[in-house]
Amino acid sequence: MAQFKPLVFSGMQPTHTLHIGNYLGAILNWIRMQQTHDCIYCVVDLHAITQAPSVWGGPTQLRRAIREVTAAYIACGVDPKKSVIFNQSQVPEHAELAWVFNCVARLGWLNRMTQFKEKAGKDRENASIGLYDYPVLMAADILVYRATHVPVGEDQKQHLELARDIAKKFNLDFASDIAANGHGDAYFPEPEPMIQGPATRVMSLRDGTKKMSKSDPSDLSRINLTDDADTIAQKIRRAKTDPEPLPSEAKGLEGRAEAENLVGIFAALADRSPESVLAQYGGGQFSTFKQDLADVAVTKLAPIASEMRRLMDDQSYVDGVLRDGAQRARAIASGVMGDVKDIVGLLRS
Ligand code: AQP
Repeated sequence: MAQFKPLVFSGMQPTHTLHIGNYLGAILNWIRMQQTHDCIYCVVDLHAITQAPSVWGGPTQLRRAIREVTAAYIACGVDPKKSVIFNQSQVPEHAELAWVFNCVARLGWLNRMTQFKEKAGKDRENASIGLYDYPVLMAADILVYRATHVPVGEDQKQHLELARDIAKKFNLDFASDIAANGHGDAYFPEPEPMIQGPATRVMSLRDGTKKMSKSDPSDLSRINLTDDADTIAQKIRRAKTDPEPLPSEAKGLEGRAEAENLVGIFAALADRSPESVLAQYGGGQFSTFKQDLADVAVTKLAPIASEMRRLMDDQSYVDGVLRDGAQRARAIASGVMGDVKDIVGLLRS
């Protein structure tokens, strides 16, 4: 069996400002993995444009969001000297490999993707081909670096399974060509999802059954990394709850999606267990709990927001990080794309 050098890849869409779901579900894990692995963290701008421009705000807003997401990565603790940070569209091999993978992936596999169904909603015929093809581009993002580990939130599990299926099928379809080109019995690794961390599925503050999402039309549904103290307090005060007091034990949260979500957010931000949070607040009203949750959130997020503001005022630094990252990323991606051309029978440029 082929051995692959461990390498981490992950990314976020610059559709809007990042929120605590992105932070707790993925970025905290990214930062941790930098200590033990080589990591590549991408701002996936080609994914952002798979939805209508009204969702991501049009070109001026997209340019701003690419830089803001970059600033968020750095402000949260991704070190651009240690890890590679860049935006997807500056490395054309992502789109190039996605085309080859379009010819490997099967229609039936994509028809099962639940995120497409959720994002396309009832008007599926009107969704873009890009939105449908999103998971194939995501597989190319990962595999153009032959990455082995992908830290993501729970919602991306199915897309990772598809990336594994594509890697497997490519290795199988081209097995003899892979061997003939000196790559042994497999060219692509089957990337492993790393769904870990304090809160792998943070829910909307307005509806505990819906994932917190950048593109939710209601800003009250999420806490953005750039929200100020008053906005955070207001959003938490207005977060949906139920009329019962908080329970003292975790089993009392069953069937109470909103309460469970707020307790989970509190625990994750304060680096505590949900049990210890309930031991403190169980039996009490939501108002005291919400006030303390707002304080915990402000303590954690204010330094990130202030560093993001500083970085956004230094556009040349942020652009420099992206340029340097794209060069480092391309050095790997162009080699992989060259190998893929040899394996498939395309001529190298
Ligand atoms: N609510 C969440 N809880 C935990 N993790 C989450 N992630 C997103 N939402 C939550 C994780 O953040 C990473 C980046 O996701 P993305 O930007 O590629 O797109 P997404 O998963 O579709 O996230 P959003 O916020 O819902 O974005 P929009 O609205 O733009 O589509 C991923 O690792 C994801 O798991």
